[in-house]
Amino acid sequence: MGEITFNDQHLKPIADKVLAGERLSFDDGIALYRSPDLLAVGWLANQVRERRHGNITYYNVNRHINPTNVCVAHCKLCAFGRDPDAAGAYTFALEEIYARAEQGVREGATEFHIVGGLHPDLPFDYFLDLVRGLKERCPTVHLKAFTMVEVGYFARIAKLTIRETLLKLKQAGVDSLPGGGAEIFHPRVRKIICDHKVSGQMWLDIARTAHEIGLRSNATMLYGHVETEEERVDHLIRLRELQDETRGFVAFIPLAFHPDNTALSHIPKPTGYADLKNIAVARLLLDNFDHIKAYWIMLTPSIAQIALRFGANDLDGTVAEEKIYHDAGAKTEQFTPRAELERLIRAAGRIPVERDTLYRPVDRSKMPPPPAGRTDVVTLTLNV
Ligand code: V47
Repeated sequence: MGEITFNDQHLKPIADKVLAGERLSFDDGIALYRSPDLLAVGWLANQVRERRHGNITYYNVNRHINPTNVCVAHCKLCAFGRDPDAAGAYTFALEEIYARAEQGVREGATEFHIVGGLHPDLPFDYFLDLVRGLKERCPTVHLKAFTMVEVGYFARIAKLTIRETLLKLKQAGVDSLPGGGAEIFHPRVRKIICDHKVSGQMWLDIARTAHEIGLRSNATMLYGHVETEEERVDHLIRLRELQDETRGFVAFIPLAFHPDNTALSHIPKPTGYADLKNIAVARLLLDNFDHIKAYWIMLTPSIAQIALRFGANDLDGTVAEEKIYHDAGAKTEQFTPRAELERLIRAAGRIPVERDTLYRPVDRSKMPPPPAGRTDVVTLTLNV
């Protein structure tokens, strides 16, 4: 382990705790956010990252599937959701989703990341059929589907309990849940950025129930809008507390707010400094999370690569067809090939490892070759 001089003396007692493997407090979290010494905070986060993972850096081959962008929630933070009759509103027919999925299999995807809007008219059965159909057609692909927000909405429209809803999704073929919709748990912030979404407490309760029935999930935090440092630390500590209870979270993904085309478009984009600080503070506070993702779509590949030295140990995936960030002005590609992800990782002095959703290494030499066939995707849009 190397040595570092701390320009910010507030960091010294925190460094002692980190190096002794002790848990950080709420006040430590605030001090880390307030410290101008990004390099020292990043150095500490890198110690934790290397203690857990050495030089290993994970990525996966995945495809995003967004069944519909029609959404009743009207979150101010979002540029993806549309009213049913708005320009650009779409809902895919199941056959269209299957065509995209089969293309994903040809691309070698081991995961489908499935999230969408809260549609006023689509029944819960549409989503159960979607999952069953995907499992039938692509049995080897992990289905990471539906945020806690969607699960809460399905329960409401299907008049089921959260547990019943999750059990039905699991029985249909959902393998785990993505981490979206967490935003910032504090009610003050939710009232401003996502007033009609499930509360922060409800998000945590749904995650707890998912973990209890054996569905693991990710967790996120959306930063860079109206939240304070206290509200960010509160968010991270509430995740850490739930993880102490369930051990059900797989990875944490800090998400930078993209303001373009949202009702909060007057807010400036988070800076590279903020991106790296959020990765590092998350790595330091979330001592019971194995994995911290630097989501290149949102950070840009350049910042995501640097984040591999500030606490992150995963770049997320190849991500074919991302819509949520691109609707909000992301200028990144919609897809990065495996070879390029591996190049970024190696150039950061790390060792790339392709993983599945649950971080088991993927050995491509043992996988059957992808099926030949059509590589285009037809668009059949469902009118509901
Ligand atoms: O929940 C929406 C966020 C999330 C905007 O679990 C926005 O592996 C920024 O959750 N600017 C969806 N963010 C993305 C997500 C995710 C991404 C990658 C991996 C995983 C995982 C999960 O995106 C939403 C919301 O928090 N979001 N609009 C916006 N304008």
